[in-house]
Amino acid sequence: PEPIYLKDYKAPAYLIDHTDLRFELYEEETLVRATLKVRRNPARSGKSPLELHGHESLELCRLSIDGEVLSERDFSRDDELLHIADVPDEFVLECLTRIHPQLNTALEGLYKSDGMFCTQCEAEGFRRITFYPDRPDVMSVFRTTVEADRKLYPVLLSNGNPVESGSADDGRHFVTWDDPFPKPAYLFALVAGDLAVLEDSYITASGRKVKLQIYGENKDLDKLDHAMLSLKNAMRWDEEVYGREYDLDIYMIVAVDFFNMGAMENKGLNIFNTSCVLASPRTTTDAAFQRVEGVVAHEYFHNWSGNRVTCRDWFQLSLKEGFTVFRDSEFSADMNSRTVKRIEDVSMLRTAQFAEDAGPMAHPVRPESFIEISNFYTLTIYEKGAEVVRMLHTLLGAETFRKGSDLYFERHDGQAVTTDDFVQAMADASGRDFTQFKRWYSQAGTPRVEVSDSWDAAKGVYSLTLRQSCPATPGQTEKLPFHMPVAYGLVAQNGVELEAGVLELTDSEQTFTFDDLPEKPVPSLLRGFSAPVKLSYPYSDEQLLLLLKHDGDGFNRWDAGQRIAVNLMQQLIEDHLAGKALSLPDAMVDSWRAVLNDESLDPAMVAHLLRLPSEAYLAELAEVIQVDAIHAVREFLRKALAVALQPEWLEAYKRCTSDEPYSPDAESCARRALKNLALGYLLATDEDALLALAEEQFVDADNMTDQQAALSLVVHSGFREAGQRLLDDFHTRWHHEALVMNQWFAVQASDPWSGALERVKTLQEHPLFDAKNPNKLRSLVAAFCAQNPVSFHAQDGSGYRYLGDWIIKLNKKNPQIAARLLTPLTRWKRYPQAAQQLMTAELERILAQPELSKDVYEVVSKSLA
Ligand code: HT7
Ligand code: ZN
Repeated sequence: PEPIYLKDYKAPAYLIDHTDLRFELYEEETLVRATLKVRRNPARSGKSPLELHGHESLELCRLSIDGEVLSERDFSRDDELLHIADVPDEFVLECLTRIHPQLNTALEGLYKSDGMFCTQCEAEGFRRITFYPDRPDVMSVFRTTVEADRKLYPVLLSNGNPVESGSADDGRHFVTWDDPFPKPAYLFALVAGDLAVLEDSYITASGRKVKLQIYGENKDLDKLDHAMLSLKNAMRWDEEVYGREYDLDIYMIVAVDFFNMGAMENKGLNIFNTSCVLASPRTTTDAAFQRVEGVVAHEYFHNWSGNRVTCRDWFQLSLKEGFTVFRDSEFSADMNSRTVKRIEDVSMLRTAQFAEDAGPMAHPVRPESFIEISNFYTLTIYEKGAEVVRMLHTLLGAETFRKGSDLYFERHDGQAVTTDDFVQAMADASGRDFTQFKRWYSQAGTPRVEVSDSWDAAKGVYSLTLRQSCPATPGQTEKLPFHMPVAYGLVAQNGVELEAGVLELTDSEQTFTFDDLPEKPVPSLLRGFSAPVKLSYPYSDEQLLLLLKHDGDGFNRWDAGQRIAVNLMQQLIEDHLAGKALSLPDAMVDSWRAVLNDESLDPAMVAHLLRLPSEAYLAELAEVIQVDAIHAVREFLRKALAVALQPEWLEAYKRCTSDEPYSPDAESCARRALKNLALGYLLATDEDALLALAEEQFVDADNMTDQQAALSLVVHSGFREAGQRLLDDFHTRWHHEALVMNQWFAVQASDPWSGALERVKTLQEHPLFDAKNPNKLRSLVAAFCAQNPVSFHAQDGSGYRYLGDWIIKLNKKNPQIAARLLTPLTRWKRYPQAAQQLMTAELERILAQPELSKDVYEVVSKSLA
């Protein structure tokens, strides 16, 4: 397969003013009748053939132009394109296509999820439905009629507003939907099924009433309230913060169980993975409640950032995704704790996106080329893209940023545009020059910023020197300096803040001076993680302890604690590898005790401050990843801190236990977070009495957060018998709840125990496991390969072979999922020699398979390059 390049972009030769679709859904096949009003694009000179995308699975039954049926000589079909050489400047194209959604295991295009028809068209799924210019810069007004058996499929949905419905022959019925807003094919959606609905309404700022509907299976009707509340909160927030109102008369969400990603923002008809929309206290953890809120908001915000203003081509994917992630994270920060949200986002970025940036699939926020676009729905496009928008927000301030976003939406409403257009709107609204800033879109890799300082006591002048660099990434050896905001504070020895602000770093080396200071300050750097970089400054432990106690920026307080823990753990890893005995310094115990006993702190903040850096983060920071040493050191520290602070953990556990009924509000979530962190430490003491406490919590819990925490802590502790007991009990209680059982699979797959692989293989045969369902693959296969490093990296290579077997099995059946599962194998360069050999051998074995999908081929070949 050949790559596609951004530099080769050409505007479309033909535009589609109107798209009329008629779907006739049957059990064995679906007929799609498409009527397109086509006209030559005046922006393109010369005559070109008409090119329509069409997947090889499409059966073309009839094709006509202005009523005249074309013969096989009038067109040709190759690969994914249908060419018609000779067409008028303006014409009506009619096309009848036969497809087989019930055989579609790739879950792209039209497919069946548990007996219901649904679609996933982003990025290039529409070409599996009918022949069409399936590219985001062809925007068309759609009218869609869905016809199906009335009994089996009483609910028939598509984009826009419903305009007509009625009966058809043989117990069938139809509904026609009209979407007046021009949209690209990737935003098309259709749903047909026997669904229950939760209804509500929303009055927009200008007084229009919008009907809100969330569809799901009847048994899940009681799990839709949280999504509905989140939707209404998101609608209000977008009006207040961005001045954006909803535009159709109806907004629908449908929950489906078979879905490759989290959710999809189809115009007026979002389709959601059940895991991102269903929530109830009994079955859903706090983290999942927050995820539902965030994803519902994310898809809603796309109505403007993505739908009304869309992407010109898929290289611009971050235009909509980066901006929308920034919008949804600000929404969640406003709804919950801003500092905690920032800590969570940055932890993920620094662990997973930085690893991606250092791996073989590293790419700029605006990639230059790809083989399969589905492989580019990455943390770089989403999370780093959001950080780039956040930097613009920091550089401009909230008010000017809002002027820029207003200008962007007004200027480009109804258009398909580029990241350059977005930055230009920000530049025009502020009068600033962002030419250099745009390197964030074109240069891949995580920049390093090294900071040194000097102090002139006689003059009271402090200076900070910042040096930036960026490592080479595939295809990019030389990098030019970035324009980055470095938020800072200068903290005195007594904890008082002497000065704060934002430095703008633009050169490879730059010195900033601060006058009239009474003493040499401790610098608090990169506050709020103001740029997605690796910043180093030679902090002493005393300086970090000062920041941990007094930094006025909550994020940097947490980060100071992380730096202390990381420094210690890196030292312990060296000691462990050198065969030395490990010990826990008293100073660490003292500072942790102080945090644990500080009741003035938000318990969620305490929980974050006292959670040790994850194995994945330590791995990302390592030169060579020593999986077993990292695990052994983290376990050693957990146990040592558990024993040293046992009375304090118990006290915190009791303090955070409440008799109040469950509520997912931020304060209650915070209490549960600290309580369950304390329970984890208590279990790490290996005392039977404390096991009893965990078992009691498991049995008595009125909510999934507490029950699931007790389950995974016991299963992952040394108490194997008790662990099995709780697993069996959990199975008995929850075997009828698919999403809850996904956690049951995941807890076992991520258990760092030597028998984990055998257990995972046994679980594959469990009646509730279904290899066609991505949620099940994620909770078993991905949980084992990505969240159980000691088992996946077993020295005999069994973990690698296990993953290789799955990739080969899924390659044709669901290429998108196969390519995603591959990620842990692609990072082979970071591991010791012996592991490298086993991992590359597995990649070679996959590469040698016949008929590799583009998805898998791209990831494997780039990993081995
Ligand atoms: N914009 C949506 C992307 C998406 C997707 C992409 C490829 C394959 C399947 C997919 N499902 C959804 C999700 C979002 O960012 O809102
Ligand atoms: Zn999105």
